[in-house]
Amino acid sequence: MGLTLQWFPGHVGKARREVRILSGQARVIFHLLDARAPISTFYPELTSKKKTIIVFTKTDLADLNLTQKWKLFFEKKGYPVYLSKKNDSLQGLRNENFWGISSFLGKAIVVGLPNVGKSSFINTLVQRKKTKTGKIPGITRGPQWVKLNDKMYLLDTPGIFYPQNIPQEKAWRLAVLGIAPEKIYIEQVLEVGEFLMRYVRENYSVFQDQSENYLDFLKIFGKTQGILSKGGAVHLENAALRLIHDFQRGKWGRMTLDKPVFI
Ligand SMILES: Nc1nc2c(ncn2[C@@H]2O[C@H](COP(=O)(O)OP(=O)(O)OP(=O)(O)O)[C@@H](O)[C@H]2O)c(=O)[nH]1
Ligand SMILES: [Mg+2]
Repeated sequence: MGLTLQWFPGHVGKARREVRILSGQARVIFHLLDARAPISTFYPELTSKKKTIIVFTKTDLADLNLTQKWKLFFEKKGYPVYLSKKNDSLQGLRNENFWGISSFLGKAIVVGLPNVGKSSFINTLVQRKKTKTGKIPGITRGPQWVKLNDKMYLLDTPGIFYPQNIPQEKAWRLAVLGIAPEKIYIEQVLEVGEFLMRYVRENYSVFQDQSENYLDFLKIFGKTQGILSKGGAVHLENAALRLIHDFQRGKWGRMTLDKPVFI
């Protein structure tokens, strides 16, 4: 059976209503996309009629060439695009000119799918750990205003948009990126791992010298990593999960899962 992402944590309904009300006060929207899959993490519904600035997060983990192509793609759609990465100071965004508002009071809302880096982005901008961040999705539970300076405020939001009824490949991408929580796909972790192994094999120069047969590949991978069951055989599910974690850490280099074929 394929993977369907039908998860919708309890806090999201309430948070969604709160965010909808608070977003009325904001003049700017920062829509954060994971640079490793910009179009899969883009929700035009979140951009509404306000000025929207697109921020690619985690560009330190993404394919340099494809990031430039995707940047152009969104710029052609009329969005300013800012590329952000680990340990970025976000200096360019500290200036209200970039926000495109000559404001006496600027409020901005930060939105994006779970785990794309919304709270980290805010902490970096305000140069303080004002919001809680973490490796797993669903850390931020409700909206929170954070003061940037005397004139500007940022609203941290939980990932309030939950992808439902999405195509299989997109569900796999969101799983691999850590946007879908592990418990959602753990039953199908072998399939998610297979999608990942095939994608990176076809598009990047990794695993080329290894078996094309997924299960054979996984057995060798698991063995070299020492991922064994009690009986000594490779624990296939755990080996697949390790593959996914390795990708998330950028262990095999910088990679992007969305391909801008239309440019
Ligand atoms: N490598 C890398 N990691 C990042 C970057 N931005 C955020 N992270 C990491 O991504 C994880 C998620 O970051 P958060 O800021 O908690 O993400 P969020 O969007 O607020 O997540 P939720 O509140 O759960 O929706 C954390 O482990 C961060 O350290 C980045 O630019 N590069
Ligand atoms: Mg958060």
